Amino acid sequence: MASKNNEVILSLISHTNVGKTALARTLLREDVGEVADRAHVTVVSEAYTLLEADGRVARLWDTPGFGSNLAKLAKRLRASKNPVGWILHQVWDRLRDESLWCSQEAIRNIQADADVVIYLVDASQSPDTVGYVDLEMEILDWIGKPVLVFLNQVGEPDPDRIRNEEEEWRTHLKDHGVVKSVSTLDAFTRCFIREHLILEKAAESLEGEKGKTARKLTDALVKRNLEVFQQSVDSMASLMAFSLADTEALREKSLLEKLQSFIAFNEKDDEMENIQQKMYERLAERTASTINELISIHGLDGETAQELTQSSKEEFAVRRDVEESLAATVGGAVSGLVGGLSADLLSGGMTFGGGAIVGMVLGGATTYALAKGYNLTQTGNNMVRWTEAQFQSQVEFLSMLFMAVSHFGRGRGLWQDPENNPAHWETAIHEQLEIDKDKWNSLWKKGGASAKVEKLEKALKREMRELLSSALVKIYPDLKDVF
Ligand SMILES: Nc1nc2c(ncn2[C@@H]2O[C@H](COP(=O)(O)OP(=O)(O)O)[C@@H](O)[C@H]2O)c(=O)[nH]1
Ligand SMILES: [Mg+2]
Repeated sequence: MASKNNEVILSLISHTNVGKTALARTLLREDVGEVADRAHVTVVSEAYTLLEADGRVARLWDTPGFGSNLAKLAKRLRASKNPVGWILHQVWDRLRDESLWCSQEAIRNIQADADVVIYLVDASQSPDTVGYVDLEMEILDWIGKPVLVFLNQVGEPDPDRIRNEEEEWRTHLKDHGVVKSVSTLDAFTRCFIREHLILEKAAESLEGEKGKTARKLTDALVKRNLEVFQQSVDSMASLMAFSLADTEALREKSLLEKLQSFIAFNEKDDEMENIQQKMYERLAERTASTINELISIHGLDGETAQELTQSSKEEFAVRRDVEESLAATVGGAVSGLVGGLSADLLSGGMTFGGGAIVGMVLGGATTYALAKGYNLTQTGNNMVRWTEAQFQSQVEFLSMLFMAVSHFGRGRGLWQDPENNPAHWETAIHEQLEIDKDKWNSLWKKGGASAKVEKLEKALKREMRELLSSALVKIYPDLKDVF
């Protein structure tokens, strides 16, 4: 039965165990079916609503896929005048002939229901080494519906390697007229902002009203995903505005006290320890809740592990070392110029965190804070706030976190904090941060005790959106039409 013009029906097909159900979960943001590392976990085809918009609907069928025993029928099928009809008329026992029964079920689904076949391949194997692909492709040729090939199981997303693998598959499948495209949509590591590819490619391979429906649905999916993107940006900007405006008061100190504490910068300062503790706690709590918010915005389950909050503290600790060594250098220079300031310091011979060294030399409390590695700096009269270096590391941390969450597919299971992120993500973020470094610097300057938080948050949203969308377009050039 042909589907209606306001519907686009996608059937997920592959050799069994390649990851159809995992991809269905990722796309649907729901734990449908059963996923396990063995053949024929899914034995009946099932339809799910991928997207509904303006009276149009995209449906996704998860099918049992092709089984290994199909190969035994290769000769017979190739000799038959109507191989598909032949398969569909066989009576196989669901338990005894599970592999054939499942293949038949998948073929029936394509024949009866599909507008487009989404054929998944295991990218961890080269197409020339997987024996089952050719016969499965022949069957798809016989059925004749458009086939969109997507690489799954690509491992760590590496654009160059993936482009090569796609090319390899394209070459291998070039004689199959039904294959309309070869792209990548990995159940575990795809970026959600590219999920519309599945409908975009469908639109390109469908004609008339169906094609139009698929195009409208593509637009609707892009819109929905951009909303998720914006919510993520908003959530991160709110955390950033909070920490830019977060301050603690310092006890009034005499000039002498300030001087003493500066010179004795290796000694512990209870007041600063206390303040730092309070500010870390607030920041750690807000950071963890922001991460959990991002996880949930992306339709994932699970929470960040406590370690991450801890490790963001470690991350700050790394910065401390830098500050301490710098402080030591300056400290040495400073002993000779206590009341004054060396000209080459001011002229920018040494800069750290956009003028922090100048701040260090000028303000007793600030100096002390930095020298001890508190990551706090003076703001207004006797107040401290986070340093610019800390802000920079927060921007980087949140950007990398967003990259990790936006690539984490639900089919992979509960959220896990990333251990290693692909190096090209970091490169893309850093390149963009470098381009806009003046803007970030001026945002930091707007923080502190007198910060206008709402205005600051708005500006942070704008900048964060720019940063992440530019980085994503660098990584996936085809996204430039989306943002
Ligand atoms: N590394 C990796 N493993 C995957 C991916 N998709 C599925 N898997 C694993 O492959 C196995 C089979 O997945 P499943 O979705 O049940 O395959 P199906 O038989 O095609 O539905 C499971 O162990 C999944 O966790 C993927 O994109 N990457
Ligand atoms: Mg399955």
